[in-house]
Amino acid sequence: MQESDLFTSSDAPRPLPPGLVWLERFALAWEDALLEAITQIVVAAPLRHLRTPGGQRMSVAMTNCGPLGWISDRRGYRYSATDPQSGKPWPALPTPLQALATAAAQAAGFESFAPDACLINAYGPGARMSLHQDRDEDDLSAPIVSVSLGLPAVFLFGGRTRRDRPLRLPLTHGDVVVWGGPARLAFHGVAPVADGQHPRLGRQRINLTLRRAR
Ligand code: MD6
Ligand code: FE
Repeated sequence: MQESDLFTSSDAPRPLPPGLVWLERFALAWEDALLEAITQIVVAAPLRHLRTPGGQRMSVAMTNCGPLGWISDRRGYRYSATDPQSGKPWPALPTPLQALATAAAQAAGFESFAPDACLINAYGPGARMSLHQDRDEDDLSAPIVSVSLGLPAVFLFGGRTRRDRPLRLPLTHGDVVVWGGPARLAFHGVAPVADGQHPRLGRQRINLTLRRAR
């Protein structure tokens, strides 16, 4: 058998596009601190299913920590310094989470990344995120650092238009994805999460998305 028979052309591994860096298991060094921090954050600012501007309930439950939090409602997508559910500021960005974000950005070639917003996404079995661009931030020169915990999920990473066929990255517990520069406005999403049991997080996937919003 020829090596070329191992893959059909559509399944062949494709290199990552410029500006996208996948750091497998990078977050495991911070695992206990991250799980402890998430537990505390969701007590102060519970996970909730937001509505899209079109009125649809999102399948992913969300909360935030840090000076700014990303929210969505009938009025649109935006960053807010307060949790609309409580009227209080979001919980502080835990130091280990900040350290992880800066270290991951640096490992990906982005110096001095200082996030001011951390979105926490919780996916139960079947939850998904449709293709979108992250464009609610003022400074698009800063990268985004995305930490995956718990159940595995297929991260979809497309191009600058919705029609570009996305790459499929199977992210697992502890993986960190950093993107910026030429990839900053790429369309991306998450395929429906398959049911399973994770030893630390049970039947869920948690994603932390750290950004410089302002
Ligand atoms: C998720 N993440 O992985 C959804 N956006 O749960 C995102 O939408 C995302 O991971 C921008 C940068 C990194 C991300
Ligand atoms: Fe996104």
